[in-house]
Amino acid sequence: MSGAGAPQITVDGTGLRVTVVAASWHTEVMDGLLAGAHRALAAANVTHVRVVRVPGSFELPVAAVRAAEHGADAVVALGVVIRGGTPHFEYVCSAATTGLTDVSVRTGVPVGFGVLTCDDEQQALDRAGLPGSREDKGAEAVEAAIATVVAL
Ligand code: DLZ
Repeated sequence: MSGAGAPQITVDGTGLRVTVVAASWHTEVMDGLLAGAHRALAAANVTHVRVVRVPGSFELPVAAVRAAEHGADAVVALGVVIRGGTPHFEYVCSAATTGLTDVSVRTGVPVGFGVLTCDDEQQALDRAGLPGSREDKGAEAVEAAIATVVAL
């Protein structure tokens, strides 16, 4: 984990089934988030991995609930929303955060939140786990989801 006060988490997800639901907007950043998620899954010994691609972050909750209701032990949601000139940003961010929280609480299946909500593309690239990025939010979302499964 990264950021002020973030814990260092070591996770072992041996035997867990993890579904990664990933939006498709902002390809370069999404490629980084997905690569980081795969690195963290491998480091945690997770071999049962399914990746479901959806068009945008607005569609993440429906993919997450489907995965949670069909046997996933944990779900990891990845997306990138970048502020534009209209209020659309707020609506997409709100739908994704509220929807994913609702999926997690309602199903009891932990959902790792790897949705970047950024003012510009540079902020997203800085967090994408790419060479030169400061942070790796795809990996962090995996670690949080697996740590929560293990804690419960
Ligand atoms: C429409 C839209 C816009 C403007 N921006 C983004 C974005 O930055 N990131 C993202 O993941 N999705 C975006 N979308 C698409 C919506 O999430 C959704 O796919 C469409 O509104 C169709 O339901």
